[in-house]
Amino acid sequence: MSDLVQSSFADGVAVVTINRAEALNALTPEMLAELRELLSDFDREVDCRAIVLAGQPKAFSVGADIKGRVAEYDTGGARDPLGEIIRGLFSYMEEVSKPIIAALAGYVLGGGFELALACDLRIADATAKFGFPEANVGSMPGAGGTQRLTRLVGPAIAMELMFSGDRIDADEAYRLGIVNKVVAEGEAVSAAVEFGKKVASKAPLSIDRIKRSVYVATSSDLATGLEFEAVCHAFLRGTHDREEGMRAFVEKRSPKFIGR
Ligand code: DAK
Repeated sequence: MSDLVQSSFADGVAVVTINRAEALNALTPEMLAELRELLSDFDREVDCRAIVLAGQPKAFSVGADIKGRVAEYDTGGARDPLGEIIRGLFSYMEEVSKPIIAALAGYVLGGGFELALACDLRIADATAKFGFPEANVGSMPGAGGTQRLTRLVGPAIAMELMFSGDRIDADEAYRLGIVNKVVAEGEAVSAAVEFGKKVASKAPLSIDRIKRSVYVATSSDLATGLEFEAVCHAFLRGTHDREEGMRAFVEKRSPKFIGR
């Protein structure tokens, strides 16, 4: 692995950091492949209960590496290495059983905005700026942006942002429901880690089934969603952690969850 994506782990929370500051964290196929591998490693790690995805102070990410995309034209454009990984990765993030919390600062543009939208929650610092500039370069959001942003803010606001390419600041993103919280400059990662630690104290299977159920809610009719929720709820009823959680409550002690 290169050092395009770095990671650390403490107190049940992994922090995965995109590390290409010199190009404002423009996304490359190699970087996304490393990101996928790290997410998959932390998903398998039983002690890991939440994942924070962070960028650099000047940019979470400015989106696809335009220089790399131009180079593809120069070599005939037969292959699309970014396209081969980006959509699959962003969809995979939904399947990761642990919450992925985006810690956002600086530019959050194009594919970088789509990456943030593929996270489960978003915490932004006061410097974060969001936008979809794809139409400026003859493209369009193609890694889930048209779908995930529309689900968060509705069609009119989504189209306004994507038609205009206008950037919005962190407070506006909060007002629109794009970010969960805005914190002071430089504090997005620590705020996201704090949230991750809170999640780490809960029953892991509960968190997993809540995440799955909420995503079913965003893509199905109510009857289907309620059915899915009922199946998840029934599953939890048979788990060790539900009995432990309820006994701990009655016995006035902290529960010891083991993820079974
Ligand atoms: N790609 C590559 N390099 C970039 C870059 C980008 N997207 N954005 C910035 N850089 C580089 C700059 O070229 C510069 O490098 P040097 O010239 O110093 O070598 C360095 O980062 C610093 O940038 P600036 O000098 O421009 O810094 P400023 O502060 O003046 O301006 C800026 C920052 C973010 C406003 C500006 O750099 C900018 O407008 N950047 C372009 C942002 C953009 O258009 N992003 C959208 C990219 S399109 C797909 C699915 C999705 C996608 C693609 C395919 N498939 C399913 C196939 C996604 C597409 C996109 O994201």
